[in-house]
Amino acid sequence: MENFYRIVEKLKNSKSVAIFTHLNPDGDAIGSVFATKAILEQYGIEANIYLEKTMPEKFSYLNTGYKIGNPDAALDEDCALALDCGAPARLGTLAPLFKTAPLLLCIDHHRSNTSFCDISYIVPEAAATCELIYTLSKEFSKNIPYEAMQGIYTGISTDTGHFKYSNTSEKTLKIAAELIEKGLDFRKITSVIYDTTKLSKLKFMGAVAERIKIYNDKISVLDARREFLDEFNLSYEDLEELPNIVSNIEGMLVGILIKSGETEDSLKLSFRGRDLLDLSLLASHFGGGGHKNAAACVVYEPIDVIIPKIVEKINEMLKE
Ligand SMILES: [Mn+2]
Repeated sequence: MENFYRIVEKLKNSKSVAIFTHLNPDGDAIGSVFATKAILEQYGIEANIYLEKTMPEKFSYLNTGYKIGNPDAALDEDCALALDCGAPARLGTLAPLFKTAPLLLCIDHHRSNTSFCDISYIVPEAAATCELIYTLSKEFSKNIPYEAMQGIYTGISTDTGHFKYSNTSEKTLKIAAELIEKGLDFRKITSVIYDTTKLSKLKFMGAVAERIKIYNDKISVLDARREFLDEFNLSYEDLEELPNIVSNIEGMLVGILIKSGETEDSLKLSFRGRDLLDLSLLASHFGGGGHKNAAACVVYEPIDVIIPKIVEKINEMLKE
């Protein structure tokens, strides 16, 4: 907690703060930056959010203003605060801009956080960075701003699969309860993020069901290269749940999602599992890494060459 209080002190002593998060921001990233902005502004501190690109449309109810960062510029805020971001590379093209601040602060819950800032407060047990922002809010005011409540609820809800994943703790639920007690209309949030589907996405899901291939009755594979998404005018950001959809099919031990890589000749493979195999080992065999139930790698072979190799490796691992 020592670093937490050091960060609180540094923020309170700042006239202006630049707020950053990871590239391709998810609900926890967007939720934490807008919540923190509201908390600091209520306290009288100027807070500017810098994003790489336009924020995801589905979180537009949180938008209270942000800037598109210029990688070649320099910040004039007193300090820069990175939220939900585990490494400089995760800041994407804004890493050089972030580093121009005289003081670098970080609040995060990624176990892999590289402590790349002057002061970092990292709590791997926290289900979401937004849990830590809730604690932060109490240091600034008894009356948490409504915008901050919306951001925090969005972050803890999305990072826990709406309170389904094992990272959901007593504390997570207590924070949600306190926000509701303080008058948060959570249904306004959940109806947007969970119960609203683009028609194009629904049609895409129909095509996904037709396209999934099953190997050995236990491995499901979806080829979702960019051309397929383009047919439906969707981007990977619209489809965060796709890896789970592939792996959640009854009877499957591993789900494999194939995406286009950064270069023409590369593919990005995401693996999702259900506790039976250590998928970080599978991914590292193919040059990647990750966690037991969620891992990824980048490969440079065509699908019809690489997939049989992966299926064979999984079979080998299952025999061990
Ligand atoms: Mn997070």
